[in-house]
Amino acid sequence: MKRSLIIVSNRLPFVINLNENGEPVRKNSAGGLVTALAPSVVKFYGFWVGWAGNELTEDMTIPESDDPTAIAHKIKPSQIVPIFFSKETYNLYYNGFCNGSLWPLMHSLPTIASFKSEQWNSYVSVNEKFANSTYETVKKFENLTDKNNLVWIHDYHLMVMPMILRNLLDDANITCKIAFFLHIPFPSWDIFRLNPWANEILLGLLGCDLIAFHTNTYAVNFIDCCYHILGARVDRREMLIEYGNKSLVVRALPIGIPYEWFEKNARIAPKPFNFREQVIFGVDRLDYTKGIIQRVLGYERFLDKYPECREKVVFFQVAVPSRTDVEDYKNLKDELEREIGRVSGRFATAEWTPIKYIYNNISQCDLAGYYRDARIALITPVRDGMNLVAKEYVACQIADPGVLIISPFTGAGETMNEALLVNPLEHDMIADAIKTAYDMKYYERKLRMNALQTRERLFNLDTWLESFFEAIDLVDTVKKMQSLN
Ligand code: GDG
Repeated sequence: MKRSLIIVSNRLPFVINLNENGEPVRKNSAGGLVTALAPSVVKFYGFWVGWAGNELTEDMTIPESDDPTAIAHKIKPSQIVPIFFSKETYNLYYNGFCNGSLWPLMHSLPTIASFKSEQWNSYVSVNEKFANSTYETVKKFENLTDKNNLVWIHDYHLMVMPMILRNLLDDANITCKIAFFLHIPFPSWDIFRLNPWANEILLGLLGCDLIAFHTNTYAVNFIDCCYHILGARVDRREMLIEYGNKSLVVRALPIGIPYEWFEKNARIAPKPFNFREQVIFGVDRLDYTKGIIQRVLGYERFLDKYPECREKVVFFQVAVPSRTDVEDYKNLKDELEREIGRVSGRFATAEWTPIKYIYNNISQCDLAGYYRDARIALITPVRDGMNLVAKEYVACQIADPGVLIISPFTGAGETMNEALLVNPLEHDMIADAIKTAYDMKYYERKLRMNALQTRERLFNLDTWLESFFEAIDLVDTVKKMQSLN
């Protein structure tokens, strides 16, 4: 089907850096979002609206990609709509409201969240900027009354943008659907209402035709918020919300990974570990939601409780630098490194280091090798929208199968039933789960891993995209058939 498509996300699928001559060059972003969406932008010759980093200024033009291996390589400069903001706005909007208020609250950690009206005002003005640029881009569509025109907005940075855009489009009599995907959890209503601007955010999202979440729990939480906070009419069975003359279809569309791509990388990745101990592996952005400190303490308990396992395992943690300007993240890094040092010092011998820690990015190919050769993946978020790492680990188990240990407080934990589920808040439970995984016999590992792999291979990234486009194409029918009036 022919479609006119605009993807909108806080970041573009690359950042712009200046080379030694001061010219802008593209540096690829390798995140899951880019992998997921870039092929659709290429296929439909669509547009991508977003921020390209602080080095791009309004007098520069976006360059072509000079890296044919980059996922966004085929996206032409004319398809890119850059958004500019000052360093001050970036600080208030991104470090402030997005990552100081919304991120912790949406992860049900309200005591970490702080709210400041100056930051909220900046969030709204950035959302207005995105809405205006997207509106100008919609006007470039071939047919402004085609029912397949679509703007697809991503994530918590842009939650008030849909209604601003909806009003602009309605005033100009332009037909265009607006869809939204939230990559992080949507909390229960008694947490969400702590946000001083809960009403405004929900009203912003009501500008969409379709809103999708990773899990049914998040979708139901959102519906409950609209009911309790806004007093909207809701149908929980058909997942429909009506408010005034607006109606919105809600869906749970769990994201998948490019399974075969990871499997292929696992076949060619070099051997990463040259030590004989079994590897317990973790890789995360350095973020307090990922439960990395809890993981270190659980591992310490494991070494305490099962001394026979000392010198037979190594805990290998990769922490990818993230939001390094935000105070909570700086403190987290200090605390993590202190704990790693303490636990290492307690148990290390002349021949054995119990924890290996990398604070850096690693390449996609190396990562596939780490996944493949790790005997245990230890994934312990206190809250996580989905967690792609769990899925990627499973895809890379191409030889002797390892064991996945995962927190039930992740979207992935809701479906990956054959993993070992562990509450990361209790150290003994982590210790015992590691021991169970360590002792698990080949036939049980194989049985569990086969089941996990079958599911992830089937519900991969393509399935997610297909189910999204199917849901958006059915929106008009659902609204007509299920109207609550
Ligand atoms: C948000 C939600 C949701 C990590 N380190 C390196 C590296 N990675 C890649 C992984 C994976 C991705 O980054 C991380 O994805 P997660 O899902 O674990 O976490 P978030 O970044 O928090 O993502 C999350 C996701 O959106 C998708 O909707 O699942 O819940 O928080 O793909 O492979 N990649 C490379 N080097 C690294 O060092 N190349």
